[in-house]
Parts: sequence; C-alpha cells; structure tokens
Amino acid sequence: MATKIILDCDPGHDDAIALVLAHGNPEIDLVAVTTVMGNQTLEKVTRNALSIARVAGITGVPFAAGCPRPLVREIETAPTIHGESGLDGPVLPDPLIELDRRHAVDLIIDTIMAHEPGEITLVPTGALTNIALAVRKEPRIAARVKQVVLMGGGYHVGNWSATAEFNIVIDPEAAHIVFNETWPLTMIGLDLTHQALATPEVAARIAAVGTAPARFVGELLEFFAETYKEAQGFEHPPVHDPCAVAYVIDPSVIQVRRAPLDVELTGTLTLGMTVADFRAPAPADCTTQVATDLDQEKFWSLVVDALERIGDPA
Ligand SMILES: [Ca+2]
Repeated sequence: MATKIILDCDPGHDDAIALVLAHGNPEIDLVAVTTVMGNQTLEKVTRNALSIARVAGITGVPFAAGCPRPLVREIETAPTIHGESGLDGPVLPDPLIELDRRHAVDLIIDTIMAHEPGEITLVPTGALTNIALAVRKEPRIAARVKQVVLMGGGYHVGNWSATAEFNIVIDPEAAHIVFNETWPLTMIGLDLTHQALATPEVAARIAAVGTAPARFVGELLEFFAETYKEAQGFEHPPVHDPCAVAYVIDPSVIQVRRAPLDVELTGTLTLGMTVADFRAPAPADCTTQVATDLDQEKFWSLVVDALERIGDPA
C-alpha cells in the first residue's frame, strides 16, 4: 500500500521536483500539500505550488497556505537562489485549483487526526514553522505520525552560514521544537543532498522524457544551475528536497545513521546549526537519524520514472 504523506514546502525549484516525484511515484499517496514562507514570501511560494500542480496534473489533493513568517525572527527569503518569483525560469501557468480554506497548520492536524495512528508521514522541505505550530496546537499528532522525513540542516556543512542550512536557520526555534519531539525523525541534510547533483547527464535524461512537465523541470534546473554557480560556487546544482521524498519511497536509496540531534539557538557563529552526536553507541531511546549516503543512480531513476508516469496531463 502506498505511503500517505503531507508535503510541507516552499516552492522553490527543488520543492517543485519533490512535488513531481511525490505525485508521479506509485508508492506515495500525496494526501495534502501545505506551504510556508522561505524561498520566497508565502504568497509567492503558495502560488508556485498551485502552478506546479497544474503543470504536473495534480488534482484532488488539498493545498493550504501556512505561516507568513518565522515564529520569532523576521522573514528571510532566498531570491539569489530561486529568483524574484521563487520559481524563476519556466513560465508559471495560472493555477487551476483553489486553495483549501483552512490554514496549513489546521490541514496538517486534521489530516493526521483523521487517519489511523502510524498512517501519515510528514515530509517538510521548507522552514519548520507550520510543523512546529501544528504539534504545539495539537500535541497528539506527535504520537500519530509514522515519521518525519525532512530536508534541512547538515551535520558537517552549512549553506546560509558556515554552520547552518537555510530551512533551519530562517526559523531555528521552529526547528528546535520539531527536532525535540518524540516522533521518529530523519534529517536529510546538506551532507546528503550535495550528492544529488543535477549534472548535464541528468538534465539529458529528463529532457529525453519529452513531455511538458519534463521541459518544465528542465527549465527549473537550468535556472537553478546558474544561480547555484553564481551564489554558491557549485559546478552542478544540488537538488535537495526530492531526496526526502525518495527516502520515503525507497529507504535503500539513502543510507542513514542513528544519532541524537539538536538545533543550536544561542550560538553567535552557529545559530541554526544542527548538531549530531556521533559518539557511539547511540542511546536506546534515540529517535533521530541523519542521512549519509545517496544512491545517485536510483535517485535520479525515481525522478525520471515519475516524470514518465505523469506524462502529459490534459
Ligand atoms: Ca524547500
């Protein structure tokens, strides 16, 4: 039976590919999509999510907008990476579906509480603001979700600072809440996602699919490659967010290691750093793990396969 997930995202070039992968893979049942400010303002990332839904032919899935700013701090966006729209590159079609009237936090809570315990997996690929608020508003969700598989953080490298990753550092207090909950949590951090590079060979495989959604993804990657080269000095752009979806689809794509995890809130050089304690052995009650190694061939095959299954939506 397919795994039911809620994708909480801030599209975002790599969020868009995460959405495509979640929609196109038969092992995933996408039950809700929620948005949070991050790569751009809430208004922009939400519109982007709805545009992607149209391109990929996602229907019958509720989309809800969430938090317009972090819990404590001022909003910080990433136009140097994702452009002014948050999804620069391709033409973004006008959305066909309407937003769910609920706040994302309520859609998350309602969805988890309406399912059996252990049925819903949370896949956050943006700041953890919505997830933190949801578990504070309805603490029972912590015991009901199957697991949290999030893109964020890193145990030896940062991107928005020397030690911190963007999703975590823009709302470190929210991340602190989510990392310290009782649910099983897998951190798909930069250590892993920097192995998911969209090389020219990958771009060629995607182009060969030959459909409108594949062209859309190709144009996203083209823009992403330019900004990643300019702003971060990458030869090929790392495509972070779909790695979290890929782990849910097939855990053999990503090797993990159990380790206690926490988020730094008081460091002057290390604010938002995700600290993994690798001293062995991990305590018996440790519910957190970090992603270490990616099977790149399997990963990109999943992305290409999802695009092939999606085809050309009417
Ligand atoms: Ca994201």
